[in-house]
Parts: sequence; C-alpha cells; structure tokens
Amino acid sequence: MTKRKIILDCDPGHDDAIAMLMANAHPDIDLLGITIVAGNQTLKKTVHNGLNVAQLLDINTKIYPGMPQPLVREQVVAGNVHGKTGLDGPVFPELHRTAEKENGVRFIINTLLASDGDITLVPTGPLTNIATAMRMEPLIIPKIKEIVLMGGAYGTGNFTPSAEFNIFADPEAAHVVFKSGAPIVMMGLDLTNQTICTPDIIKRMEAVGNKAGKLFGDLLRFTLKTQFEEFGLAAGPIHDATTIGYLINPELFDMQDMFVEVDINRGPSYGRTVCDENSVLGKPTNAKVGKSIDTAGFFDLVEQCIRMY
Ligand SMILES: [Ca+2]
Repeated sequence: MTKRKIILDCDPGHDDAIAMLMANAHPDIDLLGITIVAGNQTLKKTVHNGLNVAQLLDINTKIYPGMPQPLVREQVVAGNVHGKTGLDGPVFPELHRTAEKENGVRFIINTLLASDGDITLVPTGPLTNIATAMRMEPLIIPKIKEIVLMGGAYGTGNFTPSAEFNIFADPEAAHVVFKSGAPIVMMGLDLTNQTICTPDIIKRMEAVGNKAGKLFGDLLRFTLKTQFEEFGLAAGPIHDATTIGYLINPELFDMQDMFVEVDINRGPSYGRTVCDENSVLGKPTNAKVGKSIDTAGFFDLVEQCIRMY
C-alpha cells in the first residue's frame, strides 16, 4: 500500500502530541512536515512543545512555526486544559532541537504546489495557517487531497456552549477553510469525546515500557485531572489523535456527509460549526463529519503505534 502523505498542522497540546507520536510511528503515514500554529497556547509555547515532543521521540520531521495569532479575533488560549506551558505534565530534558526558519504557511504552499495532488492536510489546532495559505495562494486548493481536521461539533461545544475550542480560537479562518471547496473530514467533539482515556488505558500504554508509553502516561495523567475539573469527565479524550487514526484505518469510524458552515457572527454561537445533519437546507455537502468511533479498535491502534518506539 502507498503511504499517505500528510502535513500535520498542530498547536501542541497534549492530544496533538499523541497525534505526532502516531503519525511518526505508523508505516502507512508519510509525515512530510509539522507546521505549528498558536492555539492551546501562544506560538512561542506551542513551537517549544512540538520541539520537545519531537526530540523526546526522535521524530526527525522538520518543524515550521506558522501564524502567531488568529486572523481577526483577539487571541484565546486553553490554559484551563493544557496548563501554563500548553503541555503541562511531562518533564522534558534540555531542548536542542530547533525549528526551521521558513514560515509554516510558506512550507504548506510550496509543498502543495510542488506535489501531484496527493498530500493530505491534518490540522489539529485553529485553522489560521491553512486559511492564510489558501488566501495567499489559492492555487493550492485544488492540490489538496483532503483536509482531515479535529474541530467543531454538531452537538454542544467545549469552550462556549456553541463552539469547540479550535474553531472558536479562529472562526474566520475556519470559515475560509470550510468554504474553500477542498474535501474535508471533520472530527468534532461528538466523535472525539468518545476517546476517553481512562486510568486503565493509561496503565496499559505505560506497560509497553518504552519512552512513548511513558510520554503517553505523563501527558494523559495531567489531562485526566483537568478534564475532570473543567468538564466533569471521568478522563481526558485524545481528540486530535482521531485524525491520524482515521487515516490509518477509516473503518473504525462512522461518518456522515453534511453541509457545514461556521458562524462568524459575534453572538452566542460565534465559532459554531453549524452542521446540517438532516439536510434541511438541501445544500451540497462539504464535509464528512465523524459520528462514532470503535473506541476499543482505536486504542488498539494507539498501542500499536506506541510499540513502534
Ligand atoms: Ca490541538
């Protein structure tokens, strides 16, 4: 089977780190580059976190810093979930890895333009880098094989009652991406909240006994605590990792084609992904939206990736 070529566009972030871990490890994925965006924390912190994870796991893929702030709105971060550093929990050794000088947006544009249309974008943070790339060079849009993103919800949000964090952190960017015409796969909270990482799963991954299993434990023990305190959840979901899980084995996922539009009005639904689940508008669909996941199969896949370190 040919490897799936991807660019991971992330804001590490606990669940972003698991997505990095899986994308680097699995033989079906060809990780061409990691671009970073401001999101869970400031760009300075998310780049630092991405480099720390890459150094610890010997991920040799180049890391490109992208946009430091949202397109229009004032910046919001998710310190309530990811802590002051954006990746509280693990203690990393002294950092030697460095980021590339080239901006992540330029890397996305140049890589797509030089491609045969076989590259998938995997955004697991706010969509600022992707939207900026689309506006700077619209010729990239027909070159995108697919955008497999974590963000949004057709049910309740997690940052406001209406909105999920990644979309709320840059609704205007999400609006550009959902309107672009590129094929979109949306892993929203309705699906990702099913990836609850309970203490027994943490123990199982740690029991693999390597550095990846230890990192998984150090990350998820912290998320477990904040998810309980913030949302009353029994444990933390690993939202972002579902994107990589889908690319490796889509059969674990139940998806539905829908017309999705992002609310950019500054009311109570600012940043909501309005998903026409029942097709009441009768508009052509623009996204495959995640509904449910085979959770046991997904965690088997996570363990399989951890064992590759
Ligand atoms: Ca993220």
